[in-house]
Amino acid sequence: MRCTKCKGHAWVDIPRHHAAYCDTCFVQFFHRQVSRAIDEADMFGPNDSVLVAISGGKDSLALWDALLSLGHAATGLYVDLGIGEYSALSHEKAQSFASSVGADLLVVDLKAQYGLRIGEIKGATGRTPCSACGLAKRHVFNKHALDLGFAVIATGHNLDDEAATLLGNLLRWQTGYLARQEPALRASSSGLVKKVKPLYRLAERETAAYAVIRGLDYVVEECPNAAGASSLAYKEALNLLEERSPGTKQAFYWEFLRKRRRHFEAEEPVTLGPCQQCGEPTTARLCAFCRLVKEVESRMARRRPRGLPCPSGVG
Ligand code: Q46
Ligand code: ZN
Repeated sequence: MRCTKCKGHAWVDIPRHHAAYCDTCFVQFFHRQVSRAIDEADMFGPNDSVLVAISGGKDSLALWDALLSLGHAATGLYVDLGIGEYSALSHEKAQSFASSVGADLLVVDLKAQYGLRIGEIKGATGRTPCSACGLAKRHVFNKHALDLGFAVIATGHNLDDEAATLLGNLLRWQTGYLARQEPALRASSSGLVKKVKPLYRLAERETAAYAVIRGLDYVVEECPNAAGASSLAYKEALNLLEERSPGTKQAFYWEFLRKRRRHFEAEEPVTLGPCQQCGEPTTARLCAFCRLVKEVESRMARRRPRGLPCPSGVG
C-alpha cells in the first residue's frame, strides 16, 4: 500500500476517502480535518482560549494534541469521577500528557467538591451511573469554562460517536435532541458556554491511529459502566454497514447536518432562569445537577448509621 500523497509506505488506509497515508502524511491529514471542522462549523478563532474536556482516553488526548500542534491555546480539564481504578489510571494518563507537552491541566474532584462519586451512585438516585456522569460532566465543564473565561468547551467526540448518537436519537425520534445535535452548539442563554466537537470529521480508528503515531499514552481500558451501553450496539451496527459500504457513517451524519435544519429546528423555545443554588440556566428552581447532588446527599444520610458523622465532613 502506497501513501496517496508522498508515495512512501502507507500505514493507515481510509477507504471512505479512497486514500492511504504514511505516518507523516496521516498526521497532516488529521490536522487538516480538525482545522476544516473548526473553520466550517465556525467553532472558534485562532485567538480564542479553548477548554478541552480530558478523559485520558485516545480521543480527548488526540484532540488536545492536535489543537496544541495547530497553535491553539488549549487548556485541559479532567474531572475525577470516582470510578475506582479506572479514574486513577485516566487521571495519571491525562497528567502525564499535560506534563510532557507543558500544557495546563485543571482537575476537579467530584467527591471533594460536590460529595459525588459516580462509582457509588448506583441505587442512590433514579439515574443510571452514565446519566448522572454525563450530567455532572456537563455541569462542571460549563461552570469552569464560564468562571475562568474560556470562549468554548471542546470535546473529543468523533464521527463514530456522532453517527451512533444520531442513530439512537432517530430510533426513538428524539426531535429535541436531533435539533441540538451539532458539531458546534452555540450558547443558547447567558450562563452557558459554546460546545464544539472538532473531531467530528474523523473516525474512531483514525483517532486511534493518530494516538499511536504520535506516541500518546492513553487509557486503553473502558470505563466499567460502559459495558452494555446502547451506544456500543449502535456503533457495532454502523461498523457492519461501513464495512460493506465505506463512507456510510460519514454520509449518514454529514447529510443529516446538511439537510436537517428545516425538519427539526421549529422546536418551541424554552425560557431559562438561573438555578437558585448554582446560578446555571435551568427551566426549574434548581438545575438537574443540583437536584442530583441533593438526592445523593439525602440518600447517603439515610443509609448512614445513627450517631456516625458525615464522612465528607459537611453534613
Ligand atoms: S465515563 Fe461516565 Fe462514560 Fe463511564 S460512567 Fe458512563 S458516561 S461509561 S463517557
Ligand atoms: Zn444548580
